[in-house]
Amino acid sequence: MDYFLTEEQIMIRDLARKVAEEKITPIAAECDREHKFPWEIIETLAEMDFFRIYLEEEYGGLNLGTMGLVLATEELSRACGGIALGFAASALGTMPLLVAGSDEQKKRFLPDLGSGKALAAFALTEPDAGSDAGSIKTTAKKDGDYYVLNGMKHFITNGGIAKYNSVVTLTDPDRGSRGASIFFVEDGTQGLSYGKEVDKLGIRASVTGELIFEDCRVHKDNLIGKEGQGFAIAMRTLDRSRPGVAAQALGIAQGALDHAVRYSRERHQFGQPISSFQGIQFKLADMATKLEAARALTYGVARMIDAGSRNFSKESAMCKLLASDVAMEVATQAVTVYGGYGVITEYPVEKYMRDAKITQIYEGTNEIQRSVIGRALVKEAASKKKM
Ligand code: COS
Repeated sequence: MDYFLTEEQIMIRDLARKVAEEKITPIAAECDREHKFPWEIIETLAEMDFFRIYLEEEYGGLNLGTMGLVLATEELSRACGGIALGFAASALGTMPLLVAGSDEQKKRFLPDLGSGKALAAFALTEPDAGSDAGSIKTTAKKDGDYYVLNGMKHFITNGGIAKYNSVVTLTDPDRGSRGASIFFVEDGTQGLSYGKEVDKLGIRASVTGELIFEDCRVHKDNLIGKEGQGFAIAMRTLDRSRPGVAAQALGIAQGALDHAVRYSRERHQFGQPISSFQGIQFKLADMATKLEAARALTYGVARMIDAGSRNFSKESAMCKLLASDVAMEVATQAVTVYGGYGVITEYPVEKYMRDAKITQIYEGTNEIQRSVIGRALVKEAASKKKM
């Protein structure tokens, strides 16, 4: 489908496609098998200015917004959802700064992040605070010009390899989520250490780690926004980043579909390629149609954000929900098209199925997305009634 992309958007998409085909595809299976983070790809993406895509020009960015980020993430994920994640998660970790950082903070951190020499991570989740993000326990107690952080974060993508961590804490635990504050905590800050890295079903080329804060002293200049605004900034961050998860899901689905179509032409049964059977054609048709619908919604939401919409929580949740469910379905069907070969690790599609699963879970489970959408609908109806 033609989305009438601008010249710059086409350039980013094609460049990402080239990197994916030439550099990522050849190492994807090995990184998955060995659970290896591909630093060489990060370096390539950095050299090609990928980390500048979504940043504003005044901070050294290319000003290509959410749409630019979505196109790049989708194309990279088409080759490997895990490898693309190191890149996409850095954008998530940077997002609180874009949402609520001061000009001084942006000037201090964004050039480093835009160069791709430093990665970022977003640290909200704790062992007892997943979907219920408001129940975090990590505290930040004011002490002169510093805040002293204590607690731990887990399931953090890029956790342990990021130079900068956006950490959601409680500066006023009695006020719950209204007492939350976000800090940009640099690697090497005394009192910050890293716990265990988890082994995973999919996205194995990405790092998922723990951050441990023990009397970790962070200067007040690293507080993003104001004390007490942390939860809202975290939610606004997720509103902006969920189209990125949708893009990752689109890429995974497209990669799985590409393989399924190719294989169906090569595999012969009953004296003919299985692609000639209506049963296979119907399957491919449903996969492609659902994928295109998810892509149209995701691009629509990215464009809405870039056009300056102020409230896009509902739409952002919708594209994450739809694209990730479609990715899981398409990848599972691709395995079905491959038959017995589909579950063998020598063939590419079982990895797409494993990589797809997390897109239904992280940055808010799809049950939470439905809850965000449902609440927004009820709120919209209530405000219409008042008018
Ligand atoms: N933008 C701005 N502010 C928002 C917001 C948004 N999208 N969503 C909520 N808020 C504000 C609310 O306005 C409210 O402010 P006040 O206290 O001033 O009224 C505050 O945040 C609390 O909101 P709410 O009462 O809706 O919070 P809940 O505890 O009910 O939680 C959900 C809301 C479930 C939506 C939230 O916890 C969530 O998104 N959970 C999933 C977390 C997640 O995605 N984790 C993955 C981590 S990153 S891999």
